[in-house]
Amino acid sequence: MPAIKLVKGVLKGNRRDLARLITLIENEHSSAATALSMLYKHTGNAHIVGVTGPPGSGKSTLVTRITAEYRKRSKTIGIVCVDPSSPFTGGALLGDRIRMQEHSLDKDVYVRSMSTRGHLGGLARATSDAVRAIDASGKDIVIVETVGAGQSEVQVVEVAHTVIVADVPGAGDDIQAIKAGIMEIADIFVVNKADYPGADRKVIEINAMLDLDSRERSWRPPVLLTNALTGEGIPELVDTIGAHMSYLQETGLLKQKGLQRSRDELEQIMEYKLTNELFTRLRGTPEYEQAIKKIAGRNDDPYSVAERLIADFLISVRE
Ligand SMILES: Nc1nc2c(ncn2[C@@H]2O[C@H](COP(=O)(O)OP(=O)(O)OP(=O)(O)O)[C@@H](O)[C@H]2O)c(=O)[nH]1
Ligand SMILES: [Mg+2]
Repeated sequence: MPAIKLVKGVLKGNRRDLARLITLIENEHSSAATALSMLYKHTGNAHIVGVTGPPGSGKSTLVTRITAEYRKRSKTIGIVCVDPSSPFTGGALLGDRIRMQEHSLDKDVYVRSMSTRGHLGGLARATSDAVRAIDASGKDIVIVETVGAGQSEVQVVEVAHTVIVADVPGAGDDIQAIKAGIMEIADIFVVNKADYPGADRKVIEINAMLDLDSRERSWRPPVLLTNALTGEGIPELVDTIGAHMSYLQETGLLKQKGLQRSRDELEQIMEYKLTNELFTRLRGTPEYEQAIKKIAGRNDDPYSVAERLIADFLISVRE
């Protein structure tokens, strides 16, 4: 059980042990789950911040700047860069590493890239477990960067308390995309590349979209302007991230979200375990294959067969 040996070191904030544990999580090593269950009660202390947005909008540069600002404020940081489309963004990942090297000698900053390669259980699961391991290692802030290009980022930001959506001026076409999914998940909008023409107009456009949203809410996502190259707007952004956490605490939303997340996670795990157990028993047995043939031949129907098989399964579990 190699992962269990790492638990002590992770709790002490040992980076090498943390890196090894995340590798075991990535590889879905069976001992990783045991290690995570041992670490669980030491988690829940980090402020988890998601950063998403279109490719090339400057997310990694922003994350590097945000990290520097937090370090000025004596906070410790974990960074997870999620790469959902590995064949295409291998280069970008390398770029992230190089950019973030600025912090690589700082023992209070831990940077990790994750890619989809070989994640049977899903990238979202592995990312969420990696974030948890970093949380347990004692980092104050954990930042998760993910490209906003589809469904994956929506799942990934489920782990975040605060979601930043980074956009850039002029990218007119992605307004539709942003409307479709990302709009709802943003707690803070950032218009990055403030040095580009049209930055102010972009801020106005996003604000106009927010005004159209008729949902009643006590937190209206602020729209901030940044230049991640110069660092302009970064202290304000970090202040706003803190303000959002205070808002979550003061309104009781943090507690409420925690309960919801615990419920979702428990049910996900049970669902996974139950179906896994069920199918391990069924698949490959002659009875099961026979039942499938009967359904295909219209000698039986999937509805009644499913009911029968589940009833049999429940009886066998009780025995
Ligand atoms: N002019 C200007 N360029 C910027 C700014 N922020 C980032 N960039 C540049 O934009 C390019 C992309 O930045 P990244 O930080 O890699 O963007 P990203 O969103 O992480 O990219 P992916 O992870 O590949 O989606 C780089 O060349 C950055 O130097 C900015 O505020 N102004
Ligand atoms: Mg990036």
